[in-house]
Amino acid sequence: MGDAPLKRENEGDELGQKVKKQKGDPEDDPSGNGEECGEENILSGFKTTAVLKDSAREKTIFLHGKLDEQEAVVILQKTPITVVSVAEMFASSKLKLEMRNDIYSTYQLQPPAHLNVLKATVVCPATEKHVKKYQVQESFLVEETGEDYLSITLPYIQEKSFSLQWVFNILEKKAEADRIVYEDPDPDVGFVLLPDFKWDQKQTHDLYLIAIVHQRDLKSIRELTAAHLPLLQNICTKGKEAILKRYGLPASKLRVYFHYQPSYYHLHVHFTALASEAPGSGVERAHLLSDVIQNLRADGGFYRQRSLSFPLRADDGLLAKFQQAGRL
Ligand code: M7G
Repeated sequence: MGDAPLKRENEGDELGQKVKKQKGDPEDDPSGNGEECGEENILSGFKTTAVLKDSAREKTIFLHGKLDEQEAVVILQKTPITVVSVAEMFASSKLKLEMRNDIYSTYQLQPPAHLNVLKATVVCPATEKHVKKYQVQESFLVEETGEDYLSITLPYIQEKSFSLQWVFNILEKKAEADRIVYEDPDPDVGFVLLPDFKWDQKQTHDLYLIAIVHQRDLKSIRELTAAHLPLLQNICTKGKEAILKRYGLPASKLRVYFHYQPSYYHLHVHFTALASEAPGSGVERAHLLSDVIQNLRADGGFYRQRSLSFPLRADDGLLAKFQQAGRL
């Protein structure tokens, strides 16, 4: 962990701007494509203070450290191997034998640089909440009633949740405009569909898009009523159509759901490939859009009144609030 106190949410600074520019701020990059060819390597000065999480299976490491004296989180991830690159990889890699036994042999295969790219995600300046989000932690299942939401959760998220600036930037075309796959601009039932930043868009077996609603006053499924059915139905139909058209993946290959609790309290829907185990797609956090629609059709007050269960990490301030209220 870093010794200096972490920045508070929204506390911008020069490095934040530098990172933002490197990520292709449309104001600085008229092409809006965020390409970073030949740009300065801002990560060369990154100093690791802690490994937050690493997974050999996911081939990912989450690091906490300092970038130009700012708190930062860096995620490094090996990207999937695509079948189109395989022939070139075999033809142009260096191969070193590790062991041979009967019909079995293993090698170290070193592909050429352009076929050996890692995905790096940088959060800088990172808040304490970002660091906690990526840290391995014990979790506890909480059952929240409609009343708990109003008396415990809502006041907490109004005070403590992540900034939604990145969401507003997308809705206002100030960032990621070139990545939009589909938009319905209607202020009531409209939304923007674009690749989630976890997805490198190189292959569809780990496809991951998010649909962000234009309405700004909906925090999560907790606030949905029957009045929102046209919005939900619109996202369901047009989101699936757009994904079929762009990526050739039919609705039967998609997992379309909300998170409860989400990390970002502006209503959005996750569209992930059924074939991939997207983080947060388990029953304790994911709510299928089709179930949400049916539940609201059966009972317009379903999500306002019903108890909803979700996991909270040991160091989550919301867990402490539930404990203080004697609800755990
Ligand atoms: P969530 O359920 O609020 O939180 O989903 P989670 O991160 O705990 O799942 C928000 C989704 O938005 C996640 O899938 C994030 O990967 C994605 N996301 C977060 N940020 C900051 C960005 C961003 O800047 N751009 C894009 N395209 N996706 C993001």
